[in-house]
Amino acid sequence: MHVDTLWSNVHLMTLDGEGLGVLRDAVLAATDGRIVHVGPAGSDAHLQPTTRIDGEGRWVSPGLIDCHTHLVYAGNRANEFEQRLQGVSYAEIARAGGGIVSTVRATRAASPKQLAHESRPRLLAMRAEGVTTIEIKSGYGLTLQDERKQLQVARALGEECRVNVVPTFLGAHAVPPGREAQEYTDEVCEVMIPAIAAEGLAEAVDIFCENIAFSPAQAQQVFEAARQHGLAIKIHAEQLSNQHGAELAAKHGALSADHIEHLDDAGIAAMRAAGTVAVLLPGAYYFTRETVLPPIQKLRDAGVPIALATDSNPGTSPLTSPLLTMNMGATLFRLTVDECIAGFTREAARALGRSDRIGRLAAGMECDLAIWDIEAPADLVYRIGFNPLHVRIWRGQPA
Ligand code: DI6
Ligand code: FE
Repeated sequence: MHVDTLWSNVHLMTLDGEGLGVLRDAVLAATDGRIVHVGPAGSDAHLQPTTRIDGEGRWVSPGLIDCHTHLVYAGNRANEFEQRLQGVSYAEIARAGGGIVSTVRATRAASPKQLAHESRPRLLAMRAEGVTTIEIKSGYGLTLQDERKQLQVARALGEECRVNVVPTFLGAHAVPPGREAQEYTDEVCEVMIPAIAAEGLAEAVDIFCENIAFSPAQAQQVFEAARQHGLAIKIHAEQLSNQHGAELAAKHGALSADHIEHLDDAGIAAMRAAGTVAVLLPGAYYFTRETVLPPIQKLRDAGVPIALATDSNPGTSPLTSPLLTMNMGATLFRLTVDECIAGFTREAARALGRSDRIGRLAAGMECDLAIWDIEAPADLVYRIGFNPLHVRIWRGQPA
């Protein structure tokens, strides 16, 4: 059988099945951007590759998947960071017109070109660590026109930088200045979601359900609108307090509930029943100096799938490093090496509803790979501030 490319002399983290699915001394073949064969050395006798690549004993994982980011925005909030170091609280900063609203102002004022110019380096930083798929949320526009602009820039950057972008509509991120929460929620549901869905600008709808943002009743309204328009559901839940948002989202078939530091047993049970992925965001936990840990052992015991993501955003997680996020997942949340790597591959794909296409090395999957100069999988999680990526393969090609 003819194939485009055959990698030999590699160790694979296939992520196929439980754990890392390690296959030492392996081969992997791809044609037309898809994996067509994975097996032990010598299992490729029937394959005639156009290109043969000697992996020289390197490790290969699926390309990394960051399943929760707010990567496209203008401006930054280093000034607020400095204020917080001097003891000013996040809430005080928000009351003084800072916080999410200050990023909304900057994002609204930016042209698409400027927005792309400011966001591109963040995407390139992710790509340099082997990211092949990234979810990007809107949520700093808060008008149809400005939310659309964010989503269009996200899509264009993905094409330009050769990264799969999975767009999520987060119109219900904050109540825009001068508006009432309920009246704005009605606009999100009756005007914005229908338009965004009709224009094919998002695959999912997300909401910040919190005492400082939108209520569970408003979340329910948003979920119903999302469903009506064929969009998947995600939620920022239980980050600062327990609003039972994750439970509500799970009952609406949510793909994921994210943050969930304050999640309770009923929330865990609902997530387990629905197969909703727990997306953990140690960057935000670290940066805001949160002290309440997500209920990780209970999530494990219940068999709730666990993903990890950067939550890249200017306010609570100015982080563009999946590798550092894995290290934080291990040191702060006590996740295992296998959980950290699965959290940025197989489980992240699940949180995006793309398990059938990405996140594992198996025949039929898209050929998105990260090839690493490491001695063992643990090296990816263990080192801090070092990037051992040898090459990134996107749709079968070095990129
Ligand atoms: N939760 C968060 O931590 C971020 N958004 C959200 O819903 C905060 C975003 C920001 O401060 O800009
Ligand atoms: Fe977030």
